[in-house]
Amino acid sequence: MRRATLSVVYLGACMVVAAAMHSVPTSIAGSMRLRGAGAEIKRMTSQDVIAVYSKKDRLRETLSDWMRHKTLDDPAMAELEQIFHGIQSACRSIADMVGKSGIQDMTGFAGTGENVQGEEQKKLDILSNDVFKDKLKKTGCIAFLGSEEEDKAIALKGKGDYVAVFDPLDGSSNIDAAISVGTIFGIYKGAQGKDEFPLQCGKEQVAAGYCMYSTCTILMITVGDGAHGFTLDSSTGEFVLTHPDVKIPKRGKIYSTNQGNVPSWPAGLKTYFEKVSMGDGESKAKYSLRYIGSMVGDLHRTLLYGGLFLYPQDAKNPNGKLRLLYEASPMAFLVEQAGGSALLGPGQTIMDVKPSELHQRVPIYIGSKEDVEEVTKYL
Ligand code: AFP
Repeated sequence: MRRATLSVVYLGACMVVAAAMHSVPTSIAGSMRLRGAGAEIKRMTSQDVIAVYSKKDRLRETLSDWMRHKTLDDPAMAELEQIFHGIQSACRSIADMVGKSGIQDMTGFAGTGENVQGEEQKKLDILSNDVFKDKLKKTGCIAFLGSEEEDKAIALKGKGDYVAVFDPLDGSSNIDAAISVGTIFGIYKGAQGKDEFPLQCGKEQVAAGYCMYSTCTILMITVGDGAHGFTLDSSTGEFVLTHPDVKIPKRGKIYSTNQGNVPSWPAGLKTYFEKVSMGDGESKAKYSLRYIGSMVGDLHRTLLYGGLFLYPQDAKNPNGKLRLLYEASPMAFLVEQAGGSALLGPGQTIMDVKPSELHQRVPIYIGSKEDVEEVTKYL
């Protein structure tokens, strides 16, 4: 064998060994080999490979590290750290179930009939709800739980002062088609001494977030100091910081809604859609429609690219479809922390709505500040 060929073989072998020992993704190993296979072949040791990999990926801050640092700075965060430990663990399990649903007979309806929302439950709705409840219970910090899949709030025997509300698998009608779904949660304090689930408005939240199960699993959270995204590294099981301090653009060029409902929406909205799709809105940009039908996926895109997500009131549902406590309020907290806005009408912020019941619905207009202000002028 010629010397150059030998070097390539040697380099390739190093990559394979390094990949096996240190879980270097084959894509990284592969790209290094390709670069080395050009005119000038550079000999890399496995240490070089590990150094590059460590720097770029292994040393990223994990969500556990991130929460630990918060608690070191402020010991009052210790219980919230525990709660995020439970949330991470639940999201990992749900991500695993969602990924395997097609091969483990976990798609389709559960056959339990409709939930309190009048929606038929999928198998994964029930499983995800059980996992999320269990992991939160085990933190020992939560006094009350409220879930989309439970008729009533659940009082736990733990001594904690925290309240958790969640939709364990939002967008589950999409699940059989392997489309993005997600978990949404909001965390409150103030349960101590209460006999009943304390209904609080969104601005009382101490933390909120969503986990999106898609081409990758991303946990986007806030504890009131910005919105931060962590991606699940399946080789280590850790959520690593990939989207620090996300800022939503002030304006976007995408609106996201079920436009099939336009005929039963407030008449002004039809004019709004006509204008922005013709490039005749305030920004003069021509808008596109993108709609997954899974709030977590649609909101994630809106947060990163800017624009608007809306689910308005209609003739049949004067309060819209989405639920205040475990869909609208947590998303409003996150989007506001990213510099965006979430309204239910002109000048009426979602975060200020005092809930009257666990499953209350609200209309929602959420996303880039200028887009939200513009659309609500048409109501
Ligand atoms: P499912 O959980 O029943 O799929 O509902 C998803 C959802 O609550 C939210 O994630 C979507 O934004 C919205 O409903 C979609 O509703 P439409 O199907 O009426 O567009």
